[in-house]
Amino acid sequence: MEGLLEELYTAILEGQRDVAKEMVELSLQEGLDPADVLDAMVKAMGEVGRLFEEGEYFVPEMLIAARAMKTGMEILKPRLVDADIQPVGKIIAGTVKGDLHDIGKNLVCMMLEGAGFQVVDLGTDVSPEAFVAAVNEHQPDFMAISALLTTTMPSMQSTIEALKMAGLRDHVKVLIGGAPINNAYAEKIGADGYAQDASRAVKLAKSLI
Ligand code: B1M
Repeated sequence: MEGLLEELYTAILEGQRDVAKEMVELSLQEGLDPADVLDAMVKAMGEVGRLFEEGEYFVPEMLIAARAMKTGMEILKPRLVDADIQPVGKIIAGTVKGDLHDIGKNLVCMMLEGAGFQVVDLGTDVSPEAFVAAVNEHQPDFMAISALLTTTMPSMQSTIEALKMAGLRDHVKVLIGGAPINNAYAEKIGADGYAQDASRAVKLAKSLI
């Protein structure tokens, strides 16, 4: 990587939103391939994930990097559509019914987008029925479900049950996460995977695609 793309990579790594925006604009003006521009941004977010796992970055650094990525993506997205570059996979995401915590879920969405996934964010307080309707509508590869309260954890199981009832359980992989969740709980309710943080959620989704 060199020149503008290297500057774009560094801007995202350092969470410099305005510089990232400018570098995407300049790269496209200079006629660089949108796929290469995306690649530079995805690599930067990959490095952000690595630094987070190594304990060199914390949530705030990851958030500002993800925001810089998002700003760049807003400019790049129409060009990717023009170039017909397909996403790595499609994910619907949401925080379960009764639960309004969305900071972690938003971070997971941003990191997944950063890794090239198309994300449909259903927001917070998402009922099992709404998850099922979204699977029918969007035909995703994955569902990423978040819960932060011990009292709302059971809604993850209800969501999986609702998928079964709708005959959709085999159509979508269910990934779960959130502070009170762990692997044992994922196994207990029959989810396809658990990720303890946003970086590992990306790795998990990539490993299952
Ligand atoms: Co709430 N809250 N809160 N809260 N809140 C907690 C969760 C709590 C642990 C605080 C405490 O008491 N120590 C506690 C839960 C206790 C329990 O259930 N055992 C609690 C409570 C009790 C409540 C209320 C009930 C308080 C009240 O009203 N009496 C209430 C509930 C409202 C509701 O949801 N119905 C409530 C309200 C709120 C605020 C609205 C004030 C605010 C939320 C704002 C928002 O999200 N927009 C809030 C906050 C901010 C917190 C704490 C302080 C921080 C949560 C957070 O954003 N963490 C939290 C205490 C804490 O966690 N230390 C707390 C940062 C975020 C980046 O981490 O969300 O864990 P996290 O996400 C991580 C991973 O978990 C993972 O990746 C993320 C990024 O690395 N992950 C996934 C998350 N989702 C994933 C999905 C995946 C994969 C990974 O899918 C594949």
